[in-house]
Amino acid sequence: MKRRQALKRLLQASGGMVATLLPGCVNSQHLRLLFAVEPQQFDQPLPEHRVTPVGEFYVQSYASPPEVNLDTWQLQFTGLVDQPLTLKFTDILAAPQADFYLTMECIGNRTGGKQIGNALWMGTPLLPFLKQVGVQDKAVEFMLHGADSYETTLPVADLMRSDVQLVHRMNGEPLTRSHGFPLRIIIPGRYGQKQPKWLTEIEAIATPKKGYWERQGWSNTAKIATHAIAQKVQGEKVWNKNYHIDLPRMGESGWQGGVTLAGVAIDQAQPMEWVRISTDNGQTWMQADINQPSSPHEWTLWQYLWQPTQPGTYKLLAQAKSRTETQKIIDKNGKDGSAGILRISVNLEP
Ligand SMILES: Nc1nc2c(c(=O)[nH]1)N[C@H]1C(S)=C(S)[C@@H](COP(=O)(O)O)O[C@H]1N2
Ligand SMILES: [Mo]
Repeated sequence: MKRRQALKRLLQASGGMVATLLPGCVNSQHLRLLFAVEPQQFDQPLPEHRVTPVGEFYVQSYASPPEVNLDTWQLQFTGLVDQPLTLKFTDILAAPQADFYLTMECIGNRTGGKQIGNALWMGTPLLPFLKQVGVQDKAVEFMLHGADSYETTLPVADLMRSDVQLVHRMNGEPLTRSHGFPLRIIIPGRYGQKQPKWLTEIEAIATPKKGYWERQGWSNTAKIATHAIAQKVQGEKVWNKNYHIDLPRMGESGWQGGVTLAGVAIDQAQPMEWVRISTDNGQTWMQADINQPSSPHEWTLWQYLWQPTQPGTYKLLAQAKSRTETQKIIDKNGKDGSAGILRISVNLEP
């Protein structure tokens, strides 16, 4: 079947389908924001950005979120600095503001899991404040503290970068309590554990230490591995289906008109070169369409129109390559966030 014909069939088949698939979702408007593409959009280029609505954005907190009073909240710069500094929230707002898209993922996200989201964050760079306080040569790391007593550490050089941001808005709104109101820090290229919410203290320390999750064996560098995540097969969100999907031949989501596969890919710091798809468990591969986000810290969207001709069971895989790293074909995520390949089994009914 030609691509055009397949597209036409998809157009006919897709009406109303997505809205009925996911019980928890109120309307198809929400779904459109969640997924890279809907089948009917397949002839259009992928959007430049896909933002996860705050209400859909995963929350990962080791304790219950602290309630922070804006008037008494402070951010303190302590430890091995020449001039300790205490900032009020108004000081944060008085500094130059910038917004940027960035994808956050938990290092413990299961392959294909939902602990990943993309937002438009707004804040101010940390670096001018670090220059102001004067970090001493003896300092090797910073320990970042949250109001919930969460802590994590980073080498001095990794925090003294111009792209490290003190963030107070997410998708145009002040941070919600569960996402770290009033202020969190964002260190691009690292998994979520390196981004403390409810930030209260930045402490320069003389000997390396480990933070809360790192003491429990999670990677201390927590650099994001290159990986592709398949999020959708036709109208189905893969994470709800134990990675097994049955597609009927006839009816609204029938596979004979072509099956949309879609998802995201992310790297530590480099743009994605390709995302490829296998429908035969890795024997042969086809290149997916990808978008070109302006920042490598924002997920790359991908989509692929699969046009199967035979019923049967297929094993789908998605693999990513950035400029510097190719995702390995392995089946398990480790405590370093190494991203395993997700094998999705799809049964095309006769
Ligand atoms: N203060 C504090 N910051 C924290 C955490 C926490 O428990 N407390 N969890 C971290 C982890 S493990 C992740 S994945 C991200 C999740 O951010 P989110 O809840 O806004 O998605 O926050 C990080 N920052
Ligand atoms: Mo996390």
